[in-house]
Amino acid sequence: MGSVRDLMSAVLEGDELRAEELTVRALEEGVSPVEILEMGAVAAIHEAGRLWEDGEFFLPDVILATEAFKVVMERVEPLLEPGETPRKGLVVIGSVEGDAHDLGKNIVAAFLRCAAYEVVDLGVDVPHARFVEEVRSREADILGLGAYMTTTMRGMKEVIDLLVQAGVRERVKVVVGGAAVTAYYAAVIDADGYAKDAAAAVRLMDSILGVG
Ligand code: B12
Repeated sequence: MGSVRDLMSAVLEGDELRAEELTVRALEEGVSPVEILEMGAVAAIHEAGRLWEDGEFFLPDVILATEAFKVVMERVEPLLEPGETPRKGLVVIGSVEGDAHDLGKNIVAAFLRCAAYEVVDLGVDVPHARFVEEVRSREADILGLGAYMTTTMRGMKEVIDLLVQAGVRERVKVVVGGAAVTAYYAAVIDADGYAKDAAAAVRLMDSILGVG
């Protein structure tokens, strides 16, 4: 586990080369991809956020940590891929308009793929209408909306209102998440569910669709 602790420091310091090296070493030592992500990469980003709030980290420091996070994600993501074809349902997912945060959404998408969901990831800063178009044209079972700032989370409500106006709200379940969001907020905006992390997102979607 020593290499996972070192990995956390490497990501926090934004040292991409070392982060990659330590990821490979941890895998060789038999550490699972999920543990590497959670205890190495995600823990480092949370720490970067804390240091930023405390004024010890500046935006460039967080950006460097983010880049190192992506290197780890690139290494472990293929190992999360499912051994079977997607069969549980189709999820359209994205970060709402104005929001460029995507590390958390990418983990959710990877976990869902691993759990045999087909995932269409629309990326970041997705215009509200695009979510509606994609849900309609692809006949999605679930729409996953991510918002990471108090300033963008109201976009989730606007997307849900647009789904209603377009007459497709009854055809799709809406699941919301991201650091700014709470279960209470999800209920207020009439979403079908909220999940606090990627593993919970898979459990929630399984239970909503009655699969698993
Ligand atoms: C990394 C980071 C960045 C990176 C983003 C890189 C990237 N590619 O994502 C950079 C440096 C670019 C960045 C930029 C900015 N950021 Co920023 N950022 C963060 C930070 C430190 C961590 C976010 C993160 O990745 N966490 C790690 C992941 C794994 O956790 P997560 O996102 O919560 O995801 C998990 C769950 O929430 C859930 N989940 C996530 N998505 C979804 C989706 C669904 C459908 C479901 C079900 C579940 C789910 O599962 C995930 C895995 O477990 C947060 C601090 C924080 N406390 O969140 C600030 C934070 C979100 N940022 C903030 C701000 C202000 C900004 C900027 C405006 C700064 C600036 N002055 O430019 C810009 C905004 C850019 C934009 N337009 O969006 C503020 C937001 C404040 C607010 N109003 O709410 C925060 C809270 C920091 C702070 N305390 O001030 N940021």
